[in-house]
Amino acid sequence: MKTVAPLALVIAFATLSAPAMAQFQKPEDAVKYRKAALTVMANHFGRVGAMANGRVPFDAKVAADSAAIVETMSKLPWEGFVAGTDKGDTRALPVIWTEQAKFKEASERLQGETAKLNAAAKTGNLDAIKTAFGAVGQSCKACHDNFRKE
Ligand code: ASC
Repeated sequence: MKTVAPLALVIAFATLSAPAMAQFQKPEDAVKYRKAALTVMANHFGRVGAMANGRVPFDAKVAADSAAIVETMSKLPWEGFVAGTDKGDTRALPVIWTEQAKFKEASERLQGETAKLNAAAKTGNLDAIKTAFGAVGQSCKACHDNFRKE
């Protein structure tokens, strides 16, 4: 029964390392997932922005619906940043994986600001939305400046 111990180790290792790739069959799927989440977030952030900047008339319900989507989407991209997915159809920089704490901090800053945007949008106060919109935009930019190619 020499194989028992190694097999047990293999199973234990597979179990421990499973969460990182569990939701994605291939690295490209993780890249697609995070880009899709960021695309939906950017679209709805843009709808709020169009109202915050006066490009379209303010509609409190439309703004609140989009802000809620932005907050939800801001939670999603991060699990798609699976180790080794700085290759292929992506602008993700390797620093994401060499400075994971910094990347996590940046992702948490975004999530904090989108929660504030959602709270502001629920009040229906356009000035509060404008302020929160600016803060979310700053956190988008900070992450792009540090963790995204060009
Ligand atoms: C957007 C959008 C982003 C951010 C970023 C802010 O509307 O799609 O990625 O704002 O441009 O600097």
